[in-house]
Amino acid sequence: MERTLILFKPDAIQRGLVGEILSVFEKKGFKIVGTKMLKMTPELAKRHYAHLVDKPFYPDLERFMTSQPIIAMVIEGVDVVSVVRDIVGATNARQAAPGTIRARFSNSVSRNVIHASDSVETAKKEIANFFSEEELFDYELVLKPFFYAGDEE
Ligand code: DAT
Ligand code: MG
Repeated sequence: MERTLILFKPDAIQRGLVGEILSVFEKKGFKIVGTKMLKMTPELAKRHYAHLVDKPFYPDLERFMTSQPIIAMVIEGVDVVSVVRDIVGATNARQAAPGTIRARFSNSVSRNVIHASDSVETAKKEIANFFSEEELFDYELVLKPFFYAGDEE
């Protein structure tokens, strides 16, 4: 089972989209293993977006992401990292495939409502940036046999 990090960005919270977006992942069969509301600090933003700190848009990205609390969540499931990226859609919501979360709820490159880790490797690092081991929970989803056949896990 894989885990991935999701962040509900300030626009998702302001616009009341958290429930509807989370519902997509819940209904898909992904298990919530940790969640918290937090205010991203500039330090955490620089660590989380280390690959972007030199970009011209970084100051706005940091300002936006630290402007108010966000909701961080770790979800778990078979191939969750790539499946969630596909469901979230392209960074530029105007080019995101129809039906993706960004296509449905955003029309922007930067106010794109949600973050999702882009690889299994990145997910491990990103999860560790936001959650301690004690904040992640290892429990059984009792409906799992209705989401997966035994040989898919
Ligand atoms: P993603 O969020 O799809 O993983 P990313 O990791 O390349 O995309 O960038 C992280 C965030 O930075 C992205 O969600 C919004 C912002 N960003 C990326 N490219 C941008 C651009 N060209 N202009 C403005 N903001 C951008
Ligand atoms: Mg990214």
